[in-house]
Amino acid sequence: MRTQVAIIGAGPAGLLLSQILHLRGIASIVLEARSREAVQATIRAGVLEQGTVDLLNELGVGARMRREGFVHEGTILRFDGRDRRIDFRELTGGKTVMLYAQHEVITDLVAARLAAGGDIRFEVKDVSVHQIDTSSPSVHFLDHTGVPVQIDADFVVGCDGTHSVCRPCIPQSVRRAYERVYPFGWLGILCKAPRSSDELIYALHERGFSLVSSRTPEIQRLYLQCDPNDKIENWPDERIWAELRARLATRDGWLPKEGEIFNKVIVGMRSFVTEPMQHGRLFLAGDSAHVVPPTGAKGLNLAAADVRVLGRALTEFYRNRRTDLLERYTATALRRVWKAQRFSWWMTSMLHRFPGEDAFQHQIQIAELDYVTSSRAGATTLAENYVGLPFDAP
Ligand code: RFL
Ligand code: PHB
Repeated sequence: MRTQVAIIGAGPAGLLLSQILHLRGIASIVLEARSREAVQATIRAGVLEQGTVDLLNELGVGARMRREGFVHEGTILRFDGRDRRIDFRELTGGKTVMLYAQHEVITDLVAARLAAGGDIRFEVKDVSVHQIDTSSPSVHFLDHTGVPVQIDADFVVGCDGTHSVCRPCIPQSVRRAYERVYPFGWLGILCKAPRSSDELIYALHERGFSLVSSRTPEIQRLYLQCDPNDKIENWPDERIWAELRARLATRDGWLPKEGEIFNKVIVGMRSFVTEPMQHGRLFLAGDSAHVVPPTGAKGLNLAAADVRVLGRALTEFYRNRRTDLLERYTATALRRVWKAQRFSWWMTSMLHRFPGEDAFQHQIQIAELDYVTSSRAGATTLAENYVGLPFDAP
């Protein structure tokens, strides 16, 4: 079997890339280890940058997002028992973000690809990549019935997330990794309750970080900083609400609206970048190449930014036999990746309680938040990064 671009992974990176290529007349096959149902049910990110919203609209998959998503024109930083608002629209010349869950983006993309006759193979096993140093790399795997299949392609793109099987195919002698593991995680919940706030609340408290987000008027998403090795069994619902009430307390008695918790998860937090993001005919995009802590809401948006660059480079290759954009892919993508890494690290450092942190450090964090929210320059720095930095010229 032959295709132009073999894509491994049907997360945001893989599905967006196959949709971009499809609209430019380039064939692809997407290989996914999990079932369609499992992929569409994975609860993850919720905030889409303006550029990601624009991309989904350009790709013809934005209709439901425009109907069901929520535009946010600002966010709240809560510290020292008080709220300060960052006004994205005012500070960035009209830009906003969209609250629309990652699994809804995935659902829309899968539906669009399949409706257009797109080839997504779910429940494949034992994917391996071969001959990336030649102009005809191949991918071997077992299909959902266990039958071995080989796909020959012009390019292979690893969109296979953190535990990528593609990343190790780049020889160790040319590969470099940068990593920072944070000494805390996030406990995330979904609950049936009305909204506690019209905008997201990022809160610093001596007991640790917490975040109030939302999915729909009836379903809310909240997070609290916890030990990354803690077990979810140690967090009965009442303990979660008590902790959220304590960390989100304000001088005027604010309380979160509580309701039945129907999903709980603890995730570790780390920053990770691998380079190069290309070797021979193999390219990496999204979490297979880089991971950010969720504090800046950048993970999904970076995946979208990577495939925007790669989609254009592949289009130029097929239309005009240009190879320069493909050759510059690592450099172009990493410039944005490192700026998003810096922002995510900065938000994480400013808003979390570090083990062993003393009262001095806590006061410095409060002073930084006070500066960021009271200086126009400080607030603009946060706002322009949060809505998404402009894209470099290709
Ligand atoms: P994904 O979404 O992980 O998709 C990778 C896909 O590849 C498949 N796969 C394979 N398929 C075939 N063969 C193999 N050998 C394969 N190995 C893996 C997987 O089944 C999967 O379907 O990566 P992608 O496309 O790069 O997208 C990245 C985003 O998903 C990710 O950055 C964000 O979700 C990160 N993230 C968050 N980002 C935010 O911006 N805001 C958030 O609130 C947020 N919350 C989260 C998150 C990531 C989480 N993880 C990784 C556990 C919460 C969680 C829990
Ligand atoms: C979410 O709604 O899941 C969410 C929002 C903002 C973040 C991280 C996660 O920074």
